[in-house]
Amino acid sequence: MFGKFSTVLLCVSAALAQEVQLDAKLGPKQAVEIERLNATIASLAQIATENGGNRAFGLPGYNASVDFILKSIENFDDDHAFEVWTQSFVGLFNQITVHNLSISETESYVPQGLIYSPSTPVGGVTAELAIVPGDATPCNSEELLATGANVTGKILLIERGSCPDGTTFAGKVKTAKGAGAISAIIYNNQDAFISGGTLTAPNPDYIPAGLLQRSDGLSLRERVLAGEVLNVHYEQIQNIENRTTVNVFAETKAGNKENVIMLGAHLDSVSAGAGINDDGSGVSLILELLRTLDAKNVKNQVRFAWWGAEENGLLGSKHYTETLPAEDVDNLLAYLNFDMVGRGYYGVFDGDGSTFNLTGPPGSDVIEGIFTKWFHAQGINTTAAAMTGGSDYYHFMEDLDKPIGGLHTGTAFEQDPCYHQACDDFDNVNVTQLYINTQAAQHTLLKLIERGPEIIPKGPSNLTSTVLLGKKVGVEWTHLIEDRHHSGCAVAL
Ligand SMILES: *[C@@H]1O[C@H](CO)[C@@H](O)[C@H](O)[C@H]1NC(C)=O
Ligand SMILES: *[C@@H]1O[C@H](CO)[C@@H](O)[C@H](O)[C@H]1NC(C)=O
Ligand SMILES: *[C@@H]1O[C@H](CO)[C@@H](O)[C@H](O)[C@H]1NC(C)=O
Ligand SMILES: *[C@@H]1O[C@H](CO)[C@@H](O)[C@H](O)[C@H]1NC(C)=O
Ligand SMILES: *[C@@H]1O[C@H](CO)[C@@H](O)[C@H](O)[C@H]1NC(C)=O
Ligand SMILES: *[C@@H]1O[C@H](CO)[C@@H](O)[C@H](O)[C@H]1NC(C)=O
Ligand SMILES: *[C@@H]1O[C@H](CO)[C@@H](O)[C@H](O)[C@H]1NC(C)=O
Ligand SMILES: *[C@@H]1O[C@H](CO)[C@@H](O)[C@H](O)[C@H]1NC(C)=O
Ligand SMILES: CC(=O)N[C@H]1CO[C@H](CO)[C@@H](O)[C@@H]1O
Ligand SMILES: [Zn+2]
Repeated sequence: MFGKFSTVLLCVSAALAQEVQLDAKLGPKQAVEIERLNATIASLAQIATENGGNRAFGLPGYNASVDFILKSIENFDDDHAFEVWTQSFVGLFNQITVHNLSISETESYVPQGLIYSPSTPVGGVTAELAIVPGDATPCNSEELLATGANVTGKILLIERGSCPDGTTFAGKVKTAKGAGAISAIIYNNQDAFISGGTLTAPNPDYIPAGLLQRSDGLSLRERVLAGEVLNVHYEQIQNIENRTTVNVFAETKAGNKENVIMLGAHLDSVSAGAGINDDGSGVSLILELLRTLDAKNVKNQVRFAWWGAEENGLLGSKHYTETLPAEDVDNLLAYLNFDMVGRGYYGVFDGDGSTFNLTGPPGSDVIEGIFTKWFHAQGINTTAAAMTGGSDYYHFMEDLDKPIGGLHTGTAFEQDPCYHQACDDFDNVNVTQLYINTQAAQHTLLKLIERGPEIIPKGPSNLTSTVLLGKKVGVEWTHLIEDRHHSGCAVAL
């Protein structure tokens, strides 16, 4: 069916075999323009530059991004075909203002932050550096103390690693506190650069904690093993407070309201950088779909979402799905997500689970097939993207059990060496790839608008009877979210 590309069709669904060709009359109002995509990511990069280098939740660069999206929609929607609104919600904001680790005036390190770590006293603490003896990898204080270590009153240097509670950082911080340490310095368990991590939520069982790269952690550990006494000065001031932010929505006034097709991209960045691939690329992709849509003549309703506070734990999409009235849930046909679509491989969500065995709700396979077929027809090979739950589609699939799909070009170094870093700027996006992905998304959107209700099973959404997908496939989604979102490493598969 896919001719010369038949060798790479691992992820095409059986359901697609019965599909007919996209109807030729189904043109968009306008064609996708590469200059528009380029201009949007340039504007977002400029917004970051003017607002302290980022567009993160709780900071002025986010609000400026919201204003930019609202203004852009207003400019494009000259025939008032869209209803536009914002939805505000409160999320837990965090910002590390001071983070220093030094051993002497000449020897200092740049620790990376752990979101929701408590602060040290202002001015910091000074204490001896303790290590975990031998090759123990304790996940509770009993295991640590059983090694004979006495870390009371000390700063514990401990390796990152999986703990039974599903975390790779929090379990280690609790272990250190339980054994009497006053701070924990976790070093990475992989050589890959680590740009940060999260402790998921504030917890009285934590002590002030930060991260070191593996090489730094190992060399300090060697020195302690060799008998050197290292008196470490550690200071971390982290501001944790509730702040109000918004999601932005635009939906067509036209179209069948019982078959709503939703598309989303997160509008916030990490605080470390401008977030132009992550996710200025997705932001510009859906904005261009809005601009080019023949919104007055859509057969089924289309709703665009620019999510807030994604990088802090999918907060905007979580708030939306949690508060969406049951009737609106029922009317939702499918959700498409575009988070990182500007450089890397041509990743299509593995809706049918054929590659990763993390199958999406029924219909996700059909969406995957539409995307994949389009790419293959252009002579472009696709890579299956695992639905590990690390972006805004998670609550649509887990809580609402809706068919999902979308594109994702990858977070590993080979795909995006600037992932979650300051260099994720304008130059970090391959505009040609963004252009191709936007065309793929336009094709899929038009197909769903025209034929979605026929080709996607629309099960009744009864929130009380929804079987959680996480339970269905036996995956610990929370753990995967931590790894994808905050570790700065490749997705843990
Ligand atoms: C994108 O914009 C930059 C400058 O803002 C320009 O140098 C480049 O040629 C543009 N690329 C495309 C494909 O329009
Ligand atoms: C950003 O917008 C939010 C929500 O509208 C508002 O509460 C907050 O004060 C704004 N922040 C800034 C820095 O303007
Ligand atoms: C650990 O060391 C501290 C002081 O360094 C000492 O007061 C305490 O008794 C020691 N604990 C054990 C269990 O040896
Ligand atoms: C944030 O708000 C939640 C819910 O109202 C509350 O439980 C929590 O204590 C607040 N956190 C902070 C740091 O103020
Ligand atoms: C696609 O993948 C096939 C099989 O791995 C390979 O032979 C072919 O060169 C690839 N095509 C492109 C355009 O990368
Ligand atoms: C950008 O993407 C295009 C289309 O996939 C590709 O041909 C080109 O090699 C990419 N450029 C870079 C610098 O990777
Ligand atoms: C939802 O499912 C539950 C359990 O199957 C049932 O008791 C309830 O009536 C259903 N609610 C609606 C609105 O269909
Ligand atoms: C796929 O996952 C299901 C559910 O976890 C499991 O029962 C099944 O054995 C897995 N299949 C493969 C091929 O791993
Ligand atoms: C003395 C010292 O190294 N101070 C640094 C502490 O950390 C903040 C931000 O993390 C830096 O700005 C200071 O220079
Ligand atoms: Zn993202």
